[in-house]
Amino acid sequence: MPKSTFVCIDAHTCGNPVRLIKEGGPRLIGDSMSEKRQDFLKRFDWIRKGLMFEPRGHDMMSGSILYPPHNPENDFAVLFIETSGCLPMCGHGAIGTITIAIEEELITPKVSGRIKMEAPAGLVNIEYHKTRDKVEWVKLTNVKSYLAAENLTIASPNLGELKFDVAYGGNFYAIIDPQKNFSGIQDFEANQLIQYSKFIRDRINKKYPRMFVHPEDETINGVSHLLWTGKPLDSNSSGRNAVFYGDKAIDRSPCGTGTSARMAQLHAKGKLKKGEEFIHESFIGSKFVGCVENEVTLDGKAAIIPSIKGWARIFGHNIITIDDYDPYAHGFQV
Ligand code: PYC
Repeated sequence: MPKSTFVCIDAHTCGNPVRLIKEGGPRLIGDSMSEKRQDFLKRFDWIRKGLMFEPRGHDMMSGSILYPPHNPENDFAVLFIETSGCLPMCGHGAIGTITIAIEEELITPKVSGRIKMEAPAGLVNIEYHKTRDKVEWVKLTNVKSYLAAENLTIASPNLGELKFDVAYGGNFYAIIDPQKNFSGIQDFEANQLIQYSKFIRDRINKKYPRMFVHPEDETINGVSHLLWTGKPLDSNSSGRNAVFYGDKAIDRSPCGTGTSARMAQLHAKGKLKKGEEFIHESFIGSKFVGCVENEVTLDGKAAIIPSIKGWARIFGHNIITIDDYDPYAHGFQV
């Protein structure tokens, strides 16, 4: 019976888990991280399921595997794994991955304090600050982000008709702001939002098939996440969100790709200017500091280059086996 061993380092970014697979990740075929992501999904998805699902993981679990860069000017490439699949980009995952990779000396950046990371969604430029043996913060300058559609509607069996926008920040987000049938996340439990979200996401993708496809990489398509908004807990924050991902998760971090999508939406509507700070709270109140770094175009349409700054902490070193002798070797979901 085959048994595979994975050496992992566990951390969290502002409350949300990041499990970096230090040893045991598979060799992948492809000339870019986008191609390698497809190869992993075809041939090695059992690794993701085994390490992310119960009993080795849980509903919020996410992680990463490091690869050599495809362009020698860059520092490394990354595959993101989580309960729903392999995300094209993951902001909290990147902040955790950089923190682990620097503190544990898994990578040596060409320029100290700066990293060029190849994600499936594209190149992400990173700055980090380290004092003694700890990374204090990580700032990502993310891929081009844009508002893809606005004022769409969907019927929710629980809430009634909801209006939403869709924005891209490394993944496609349906953004649901307070409105007649939804007063804001401050009035809801996480479990209620999870229950509503799964159904709404399925309905959006059925009602608007093939509407959300990245113009430069058609493997990135469909609404994968919902971003519900509401009143911040701290009056100094710009906003608070509950990001639904996977089948049963609300992000404990403010969500890096979600914050990028949110800033793209607000910028397109004239509500956030270039250079303005955007302090985004998660459902548990942890914060990322976002900013619109630049105004650009993507496929002839307006887009932004967003940045997100946050922190992560390592809490464990873990050797995990996936052994076919175990009936739950490849995990389960309830
Ligand atoms: O931080 O981009 C993010 C993210 C995506 C899903 C969970 N977190």
